[in-house]
This record gives sequence, structure tokens and C-alpha cells, in this order.
Amino acid sequence: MERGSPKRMTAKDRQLAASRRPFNEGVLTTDQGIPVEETDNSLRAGARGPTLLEDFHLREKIMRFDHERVPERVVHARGSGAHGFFKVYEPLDEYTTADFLTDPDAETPVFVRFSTVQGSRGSTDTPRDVRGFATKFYTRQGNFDLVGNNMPVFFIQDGIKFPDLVHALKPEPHHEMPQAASAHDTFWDFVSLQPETMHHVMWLMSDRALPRSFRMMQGFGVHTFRLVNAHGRSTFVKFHWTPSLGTHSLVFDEAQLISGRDPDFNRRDLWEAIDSGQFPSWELGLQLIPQEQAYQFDDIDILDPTKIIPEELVPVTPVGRLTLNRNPSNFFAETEQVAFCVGNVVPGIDFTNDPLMQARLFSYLDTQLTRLGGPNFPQLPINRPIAAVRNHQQDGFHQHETPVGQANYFPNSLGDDLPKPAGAAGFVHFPEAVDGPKERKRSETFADHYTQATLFWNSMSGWEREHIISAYRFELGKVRAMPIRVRVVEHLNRIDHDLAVAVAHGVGVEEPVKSADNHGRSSPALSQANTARDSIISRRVAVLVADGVDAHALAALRDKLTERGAVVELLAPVDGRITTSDGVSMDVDRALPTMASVLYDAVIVPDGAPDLATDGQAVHFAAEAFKHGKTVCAVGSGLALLQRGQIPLPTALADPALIAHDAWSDTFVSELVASLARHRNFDRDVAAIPA
Ligand code: HDD
Repeated sequence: MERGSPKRMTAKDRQLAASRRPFNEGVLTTDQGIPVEETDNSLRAGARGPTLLEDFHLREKIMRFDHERVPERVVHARGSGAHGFFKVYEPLDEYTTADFLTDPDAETPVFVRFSTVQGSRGSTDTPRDVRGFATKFYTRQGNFDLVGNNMPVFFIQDGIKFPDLVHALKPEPHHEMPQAASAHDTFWDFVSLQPETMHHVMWLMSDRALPRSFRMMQGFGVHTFRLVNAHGRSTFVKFHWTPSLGTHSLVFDEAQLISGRDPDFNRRDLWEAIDSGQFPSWELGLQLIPQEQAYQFDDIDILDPTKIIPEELVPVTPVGRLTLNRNPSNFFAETEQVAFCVGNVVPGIDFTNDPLMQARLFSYLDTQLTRLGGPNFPQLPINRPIAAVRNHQQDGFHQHETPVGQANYFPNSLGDDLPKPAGAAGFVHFPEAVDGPKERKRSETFADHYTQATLFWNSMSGWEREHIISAYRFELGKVRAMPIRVRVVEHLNRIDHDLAVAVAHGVGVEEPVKSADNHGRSSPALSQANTARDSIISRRVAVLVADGVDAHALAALRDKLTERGAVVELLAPVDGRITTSDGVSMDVDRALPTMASVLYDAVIVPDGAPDLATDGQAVHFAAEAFKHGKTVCAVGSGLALLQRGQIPLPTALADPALIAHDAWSDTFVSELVASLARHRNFDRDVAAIPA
């Protein structure tokens, strides 16, 4: 996270500035620029008479309104975007000619869109789902789109299965339910019949599917790409984004509650962080595999997008940093109209024969025609490259440019034979030798669907495993057809017997007989238990207050937390002002009934307001936060509130995220900061907490 650095104008910002028009200035006009007399009454034949067809202002205004919507994305419909820039640390010319990866002085403008997959545009931010992480780099050599997800593998191996997968995942066709959820029969029917989904589904059942913030999730290019250097040497590459704030998640119960309390939770979080100058950042890392070593892995085909290459086998080399520092000027113009295409690559970056990637090369270009209404979508301001565009493509719906001249073909003598192909200086496809019979066949090297699902399971900490078991139990528990549950448990039994047994017990399926041994291998890098835990920047802290709170302690606490970048809000039973212990009147930030514990990372109950302990909402607030593994702190009279919430006090419990003291002390803040930075205490036993 880059804090408070000035917002820099990139080349893309300057280009976009030309297309901006302020909402609020001057005289109201029609689209034809004709000043409008008034806009509250249509033109009528008499004050009580019929409306006249000649009212061009009325017709235009209604016509424009009727056509405001464009089709939402067929997947990843709900998203949030931001502008920023990317800088490479050191020249990577050993591997690639891509200009933005070889010039450490270049600040490449980017637009990033984060998204959920299943839900509609207006659905919630926090379902159990994969998150999209799509980055458009506006490089000097043209646009490079890295259209990735927050999970490093995908459900299927061949793009021809994508329509089947998405049909099964989306709301069911007869009644269009459920919205933004994978917990339904068609999805699990497909999964149970398509074992290649097993690895990805493990990720989906893990906490990765519930990011606390877009700023706290990893990103992956998923496929193996190819880098090509000036000598034509190819290196296979996997792209990784690592968030500077660490990879942190919500708990599922919390995520479900957030869907009601604030369906814009992740969107608001991104917007507010950027707005307040707490710019999110990610480090770009590369796993580099020389072409000659592509076959070095026993059980991994690098063309199979359902497999990772464990970091312990090929380390992730940090190469640059992405910083998001500007919110969009207009949601529709930028976040909705941005069109990512997997086929947008620049010289020095190339594709591989991954059959999922190959299908994507068609789909993304194609889908924009329906979504954005024609072939001129690259001219939309957010999609325009900063590199010059010169070609003989022409006409079509929504052409915004006026090509000038006579010769709209190549070769030509009437236009000096321009624009000319660049030859070797242009994009030269890597001359990979290919030979083979035409056949609808999958490579035998794609056949293993269980080894890496087991690797993922083995790599999880205790609490991560518990969350995975609960997730399978929840999802399968929503599946009505028992044979589907049975088939999924059979697959799980091939991943890990204990997992299968634990899930079977929760969903009324008979315990399976052990059929395979767990290989015992793990990859520590996969566990969120091993992520960065050193910052409280933008963590949200709720302080429950009422008349009589300890003014000095409150002020000191607020100062120390905000100094470190946390967001502190005072919540009182009613909005307005409270009177502190020293008689001073103080503004509160929120009324307790308008908020909920799930919108915060920690809750503090200071000394001096004993009445809070009899306020059911305040008690529930603290108990619910405790249930979700959050930092819960109380001082003096605040302890009574914890007791009312059946929160076992520290004397009975070794819990570093439960900070309870009889009196205010300096260690209180340091304990609180350390606990907030750790994110949650997921080892806490909360089964008995009633919240
Ligand atoms: Fe896709 C959108 C990521 C496989 C077809 N996809 C889309 C977006 C992301 C991904 C992040 C939203 C982009 C945005 O914000 O506008 N998709 C992935 C990843 C995949 C993947 C990481 C596997 C590695 N996708 C995939 C396949 C196909 C598609 C196999 C089709 C064969 N995806 C699409 C699409 C979308 C899309 C239909 C919908 C909107 C859009 O493209 O622009 O073309």
C-alpha cells in the first residue's frame, strides 16, 4: 500500500481528460445543443390537455433514458474498477522485449477491474465466488490485458466446456435462482460429473472465495504465457499479483450478513481507500520456466490450467509494482465499458497452446460486439490505447473518428503505401513448430484431477481446513438431489479420506470407504496462514460509545490508531453527540442501528459508559464480532458488555485477539495494533457463541 503519495497524471489520464464533461455547468441543452426552456413540464395542448408529439425535448429525453442500459457481461457482471500505474523494478530484457517490462523509468498507466463471477450487475459483493482481477496496461506499444482471477487455477481444461460450466453455475434456467451463489443443484451436478473441476472447487470452498477486500487478494494470470526476448528466445511464464496488505478473508457467516448490510462492501472499501490516499498496491511476480525445462515436472503439464506450479518448485520472482491511485470519473464510461480481451498482447508476450486460453482468444473479442454494440468499442475512451492507432479498419456502428484520405487499403500508391506493416519491429508470433492430426482429443498429461486438490488440502492450516469442510457442508447441504451429494463425496474421498468423511457426516451421506492414500505433499505458499500480517492500514475499528465514556483514553486511542492508518468510527445508540467523562460534547460518527459488526475489523468498548451493557444491539455487536474471530477489546465498565455477550474473558482463555483490561494502559494499544494486523483469530472456539 502506497500511502498518501500525490496522484500522478499518466499519459492515459491526460488522454481521458479530453473526453470528460462536467455534469454541473452552464445552460441545459438538448443533444443538438439547443438551449432548453424548462424541463419539468412536457409541451401540452393546454395545461390539462394531451402532450404534443412535436415536443422534441421530451422525446429525446425519454428516448435516451429508455436506452441507457447495455447488456451486462455474461460472466463477471458485477465489478469495480480503478486507475493506476505499473513500474518494473529492473529491465527484464533477458526474457522479453515488452517495453513496459524493460524500462524501469516507464510508469505504465493501468485500469484494473475486480469482479465476482456468478451474480448479476446489481448483486452483492461478498458471495462465495471467484474474483476477477483484470488489468489493462496502456503501454507505449499498445494495450496488454492480463485477464486473471484471484485463484491460480480454473474449473475446466478446455474452453469448449465454458458454456456448460457457466450455465451450471449461473441461476437455474427455469426460475432464475439462486442469485450470486454456487450452492445449488446444477452447479454441483456439473462438478460431480466433471472431475477436472476438483482442484478449482477446493479453492472455491476455501477462504479465497471470500476476500476481505479487493486490496487483500492475490491475482493470477492462471495460464502459462510465453515471454520472448530480442533473440527470439522463449521463456514460459506465470503471472502473480501479491497484495502488499496480505491475503485476508471474511468468514462465510460474516460474508452472508454483509450481503444484506452493505452489498457494496468491497466496492466501497476500494473506493474509500483510494479516495483517502491509501493507495492499494500489488507486487508483480513471475514464475519463469525456460522453454527447454517445460517438461521437467513429473505430474504437471504447464498447458493445463487446472494445475499450479508450486512456488517451492519454481520461485516467484518479484519484478514490479502496481499501484491504484485514482477512482473512475464515471462508473458506466469506465468500469462498465472497459473491454478486456485476452488476445491483447504486446510484442515480447505471447500465448501458449493451453486449450482454455485458446478459446478465450475468441470469446473476449466476440462478446464485446453484443455488449458494447459493435466493432468500434476500442475507440471508447477507457479502451483507447495511448499508442497511435493506424489502420484501414473502418465504418461500423458508433464510429467516432473521421478517417481522412482516399486510400483505405494496402498496398496503395495513392496514400504513399501508408500505414505500412512494421515487419520485425511489429508483433511477430513466436514461431513454435506444430504438427499433429486434427482430432478432438485431450492430452494424457491432463488426466490427473486429484493430486493437486490433495496438495491444496494438505497445505491448509487447521482453521483453513475447518472452513473448507463447512463450505462443502453448506453448499452440498443446499443441493436437493442426494445422488449429486454422494458423487461429490466420492470425489473428495479420492482427494483426502478425512475430508470426505467430515463432509459426508454433515450432509447425510454414508461415510465412504477409504479408496486412496493421501500423497502427503504440501506447498506452504498456498496457505493464507503464511501471508503478510504487518499492517493495520485501512482496517476499520468500531468504538461503542455513550454518555460518560472515558474522554482521554478515547482520544489517545483514536490518535494512535489513525496515525497507523486505521479508520476509527464512534458508534452510539443514537446519532448526534455524546457527553464524555469530562463533560465535553463530542460528535459520534454513526448510529449503532445503521451499522453492524460485520462492517468492521475490530470492536472496542471503552470504560465509562456502563449503560451500553444493557443495550442489546451493542451486546450483539461485540458478540458477533467475537464469533467472527475479530479483535474485541474492553476496558473497565466495558467488560460487563462482553460478559453479557457470553464472551469468555481472557482469564478463561488464551486469546490474543481478546483484549480486556480493568483499566486503560499503554499496552492496550500495542496489543490492539498487533491483533488487528494479524487480521483474525480463527483458532478461537466460537461454537457456543449465540450471535
Ligand atoms: Fe473469462 C470475462 C477471467 C476463462 C469468457 N473473464 C472475464 C473477466 C475476468 C475473466 C476477470 C472480467 C473482465 C472484466 O472485468 O471485464 N476467464 C477469466 C479467467 C479464466 C477465464 C482467469 C480462466 C483462466 N472466460 C474464460 C473462458 C471463456 C471466458 C474459458 C470462454 C471460452 N470471460 C469470458 C467472456 C467475458 C469474460 C464471456 C465476459 C465479459 C467479457 O468477457 O468481457 O468473454
